[in-house]
Amino acid sequence: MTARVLYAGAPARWDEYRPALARALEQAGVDCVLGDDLPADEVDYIVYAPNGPVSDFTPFTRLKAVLSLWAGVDTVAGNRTLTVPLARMVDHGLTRGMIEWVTGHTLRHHLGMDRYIHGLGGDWQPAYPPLAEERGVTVLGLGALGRACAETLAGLGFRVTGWSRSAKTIPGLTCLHGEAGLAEALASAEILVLLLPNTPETENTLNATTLAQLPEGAVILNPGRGRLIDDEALLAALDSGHVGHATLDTFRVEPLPRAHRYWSHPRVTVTPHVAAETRLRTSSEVIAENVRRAEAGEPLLHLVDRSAGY
Ligand code: NDP
Ligand code: OXD
Repeated sequence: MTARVLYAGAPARWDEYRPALARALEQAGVDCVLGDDLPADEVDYIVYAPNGPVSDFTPFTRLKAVLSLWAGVDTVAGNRTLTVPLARMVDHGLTRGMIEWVTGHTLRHHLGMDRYIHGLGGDWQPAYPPLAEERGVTVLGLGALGRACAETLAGLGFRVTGWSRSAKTIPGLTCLHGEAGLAEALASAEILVLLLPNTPETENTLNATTLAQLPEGAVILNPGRGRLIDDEALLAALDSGHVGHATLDTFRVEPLPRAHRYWSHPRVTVTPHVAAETRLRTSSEVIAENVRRAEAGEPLLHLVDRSAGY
């Protein structure tokens, strides 16, 4: 049988994805027709991204699966018109990119680099950072990305605590879980990394109460999703200095509106959702492998639990 695969990612990237997906599907041995404008009632698989053209799956009457190019599936997991399996992206390039972003921004704050980058103005004032082994870093979310970042930071010597929904044992990390574990995870977070998905349960994980549980002067890195943070509560904590700095990559509204206080706040660094990018070649291989599996009647990789939302 010939599988019909619709590319419904960002239209501007079709010219790059067409050859990459075609090559990966061919290498996976999948007999298929690939296009960005196939008739809806002929489509077997949708390669999906939230910045693509599809939001109503009703016309896709013979659809077998939706394969997301994004790791975060918050824009599609709750879509009631979607009644077939949804797989998300777990991609080598995405994971390596996130490790590099998180490690770079952690080291920036750990080493106090801003002081020297802004310049000492001729004032020879040494300030020695603690060793990584004296620094507590907490990672909220121990999935594909959170775990990889936590393990890398632990490998650099940081005292890393991870927090997730279910209980875990990961060598080199202190693992906590569930509502009961959050306060303890925050208490040791001199640097806090948010790598939770956006779900109804994780919205406002950082609010006035939980921000108050962080150590004085804690630094927050949020490459997860904007909705994980109550923005007004964070701004109040930044104003008071209880939170020393927030490096934010994701926001409730993207692009971040020009008038938003985050742009001008002296304790905030804004990066425009660049922490990690799905990479063309490796992600195409993940998509092709899932089409192959579906056609062979094998279980899909990286299936989303629609009831949990991630
Ligand atoms: P995963 O689904 O692999 O992992 C999610 C983690 O969050 C799991 O450890 C899960 O726990 C935990 N979690 C979920 N709900 C809760 C909860 N209610 N309480 C405590 N822990 C919870 O996701 P990834 O690691 O692949 O990605 C994480 C997020 O990163 C994505 O959802 C996306 O929003 C964001 N992202 C951002 C990018 C960027 O460029 N800024 C790029 C890519 C992703 P458990 O292990 O028990 O299930
Ligand atoms: C993703 C993202 O979820 O880029 O893949 O945020």
